[in-house]
Amino acid sequence: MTKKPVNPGHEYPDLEVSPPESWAVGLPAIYHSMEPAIAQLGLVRTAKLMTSMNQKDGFDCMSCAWPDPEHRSVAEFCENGAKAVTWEATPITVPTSFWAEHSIADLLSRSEYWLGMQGRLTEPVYRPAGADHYEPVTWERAFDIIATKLNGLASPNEAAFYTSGRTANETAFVYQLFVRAFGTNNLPDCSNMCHESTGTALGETIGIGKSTIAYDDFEKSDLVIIMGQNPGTNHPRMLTALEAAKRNGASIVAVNPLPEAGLMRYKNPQKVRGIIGSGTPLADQFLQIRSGGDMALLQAVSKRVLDAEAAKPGTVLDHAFLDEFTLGLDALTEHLGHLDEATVLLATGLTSAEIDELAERYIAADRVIITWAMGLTQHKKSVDTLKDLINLLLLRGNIGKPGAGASPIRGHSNVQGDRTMGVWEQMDDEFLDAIEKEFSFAPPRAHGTDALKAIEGMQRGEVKVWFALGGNLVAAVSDTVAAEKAMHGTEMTVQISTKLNRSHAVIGTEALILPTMGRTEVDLQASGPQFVSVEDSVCAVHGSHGRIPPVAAGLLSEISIITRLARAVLGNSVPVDWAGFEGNYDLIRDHISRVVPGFEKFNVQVRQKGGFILPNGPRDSRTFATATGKAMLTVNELEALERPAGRLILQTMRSHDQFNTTIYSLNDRYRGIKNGRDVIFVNPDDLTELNLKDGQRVDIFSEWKDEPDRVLRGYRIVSYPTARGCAAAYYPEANVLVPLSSAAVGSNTPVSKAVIVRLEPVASADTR
Ligand SMILES: Nc1nc2c(c(=O)[nH]1)N[C@H]1C(S)=C(S)[C@@H](COP(=O)(O)OP(=O)(O)OC[C@H]3O[C@@H](n4cnc5c(=O)[nH]c(N)nc54)[C@H](O)[C@@H]3O)O[C@H]1N2
Ligand SMILES: Nc1nc2c(c(=O)[nH]1)N[C@H]1C(S)=C(S)[C@@H](COP(=O)(O)OP(=O)(O)OC[C@H]3O[C@@H](n4cnc5c(=O)[nH]c(N)nc54)[C@H](O)[C@@H]3O)O[C@H]1N2
Ligand SMILES: [Mo]
Repeated sequence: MTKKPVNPGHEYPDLEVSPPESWAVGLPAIYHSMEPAIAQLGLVRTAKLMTSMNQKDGFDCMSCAWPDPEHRSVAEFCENGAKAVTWEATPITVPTSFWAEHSIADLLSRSEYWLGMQGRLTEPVYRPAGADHYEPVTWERAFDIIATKLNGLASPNEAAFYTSGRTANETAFVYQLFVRAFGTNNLPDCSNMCHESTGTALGETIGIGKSTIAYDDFEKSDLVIIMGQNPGTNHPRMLTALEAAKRNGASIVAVNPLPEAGLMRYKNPQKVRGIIGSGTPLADQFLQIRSGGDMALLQAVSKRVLDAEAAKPGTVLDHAFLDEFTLGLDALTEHLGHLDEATVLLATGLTSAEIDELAERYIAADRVIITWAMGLTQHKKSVDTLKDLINLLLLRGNIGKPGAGASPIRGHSNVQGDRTMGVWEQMDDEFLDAIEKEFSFAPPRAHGTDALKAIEGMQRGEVKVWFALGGNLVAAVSDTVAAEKAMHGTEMTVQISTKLNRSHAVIGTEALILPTMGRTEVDLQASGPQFVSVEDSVCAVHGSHGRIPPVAAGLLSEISIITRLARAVLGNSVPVDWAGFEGNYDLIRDHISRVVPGFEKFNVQVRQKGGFILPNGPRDSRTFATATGKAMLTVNELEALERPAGRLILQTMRSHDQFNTTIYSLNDRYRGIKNGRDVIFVNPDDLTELNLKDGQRVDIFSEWKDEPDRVLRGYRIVSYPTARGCAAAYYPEANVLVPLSSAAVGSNTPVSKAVIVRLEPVASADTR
């Protein structure tokens, strides 16, 4: 028998599995958070970083977009924030000799973990056509090579300019300005794979694609429903806000296929009580939903709310709110009147009693917040699901009052701000008009390409140059094999990065890596040290000041790189003072203050203690900038995900020790995984039904109507209390299972959370 290929770089001989934990954070987390920092950075550097993180005049933590409380405590950091900071602030650098020692073929054979561990990038490198290796080049030469290529294209639309959400506001503004002055709206970003469904659904229903709550709304809330989100790992500081909400009498409901540690019990590391006590039980109700069942659940709860109103008219719905601010109640009532309970139970895997309980909690609460993240946004029907979420909130006026609202929890620390600054392939005419007026050039109007369309454009030979401001697209996007082939087919790839990743090995005919300073580092320019700003999940904007010296001399800031490149590419063709921008970021902010609504007097406002909050129609005044000027209740056809016999619904998620495609360690502590990532979590009853066992190695096949099966080889089964019929494996490895064509309707986000799979035992001769 021929030996089946295993997954390169993903073999973990020392994998250990133990039972999952039922609570998150607390003393072990404090210890875990400080240990890697102290080991790598030394005590003094660590102390300086940890005491300036998320403080006024400090830097914004780059691990997530969770907001900062107004009164920041010195220990306002979390275990995973500490990992992100350590990862960036490491003194270890990639030496010049590295490039001669490691060919591109060698880099291709390495895992993300290995690549990330090589340390910080410090010099620009270039891979000429046909060469086996990158070679160091000067900055001038690097800009010259890129400018020659870009200016030689038949159309600016043959280039696409990606952004990952760590990019700060000022950087994002200058970047989109350069790209639009160059002549294209091809501005795909990580949001296309993340909260795009949120932006689409909220834009259509409430007129703004952002959260409608303020930070202190949590402590004013009666009920917080957390859907499709794992805050204990991905937004650990949110647990502090949830604890405050609980203390003030709120109840908390978690809707998730997995009993995530952080949703169950919590020990607050900012408080001695939290460290030594047994912790706060968090979720009052845990709905262990089947993956993809949220739309059915939300419709079923709304139906119960409407039924309760019908039984006692005038007592359940917020009629004053509905009459004045919304449209569509009758159509929704009529539609949900036909909702079939049997379909709901099948889709959700829940009992009617569980759904009744949630509906009773919802009706009993005056102020309800619903939060969500990737568990809701990465499904085929995500946009409609989120419209149903808005329906439920609107029925009882839970938008635009204290303690209530829609709360998408963003991922990357400035992914929301990047959009506000114009990093989007579909910016509206109002924004483009403002750019035209401010800078006296005509930006292109035709919409550009998103992340998936960019890959498809590469496949057709239409996208020839890939330029990335951060990120790791080939690993982050679906269909790894197709994405890598497409990227290999481009003529040039350019990446502005802090550290090595897979996207530096999967490159075009020519390739460049431009190293950059990180957010922790002092950014010294002609007019003195500079700072940048970010916008968090609740639309608060504040400054981020680097605090430690750059890891190497000669490193440029992202703004230096973009403005110098803009000068090389555009010369004097547009009247923009790129050199002035580089020397003094206040000049960039002056322009932003005239182009982006809500940023008036930006330079003054950003210097206020705690920054400032952007205006938000739904939150501030129940103003809804939709086509009708009203908040829209919508009718969405329920489509229950079918699970054929003998198959499972696989979700792909983050371990506790990774940041997206960056792997900090091979452990996932709360879920009991050590030294490995090639695991698939399956419910014990499903294992029995499928005649499989814990510890067994299987090949995971995903199945598609019009596409061949895709496979991930040799994964170890972990018997785990996930919902029946569901399974889970880690992203990014599992991206090979999802074809490019599997994307959310309306947002084009890859369907990463509901992949139909079958598991086939690996014959012993096939195991490694
Ligand atoms: N430490 C750390 N922090 C991060 C990141 C990181 O990688 N590491 N990434 C950042 C980014 S970019 C983002 S977008 C966020 C991501 O934050 P999360 O969305 O919390 O990240 P995931 O690991 O994708 O977890 C998805 C959660 O949804 C659940 N889920 C899966 N499918 C369904 C479903 O169908 N229904 C419901 N109700 N739940 C479901 C999963 O069990 C899991 O708990 O975190 C940000 N913060
Ligand atoms: N299957 C599956 N796929 C997914 C997801 C999922 O849940 N499941 N989640 C999706 C989501 S939510 C997202 S947001 C995307 C993430 O997609 P990306 O944002 O493209 O990926 P990251 O892994 O966050 O990017 C990490 C790289 O950014 C670079 N970097 C780090 N800091 C800086 C900096 O300060 N400046 C610059 N210039 N570069 C820096 C480093 O080189 C690092 O290797 O992945 C998506 N893909
Ligand atoms: Mo994200």
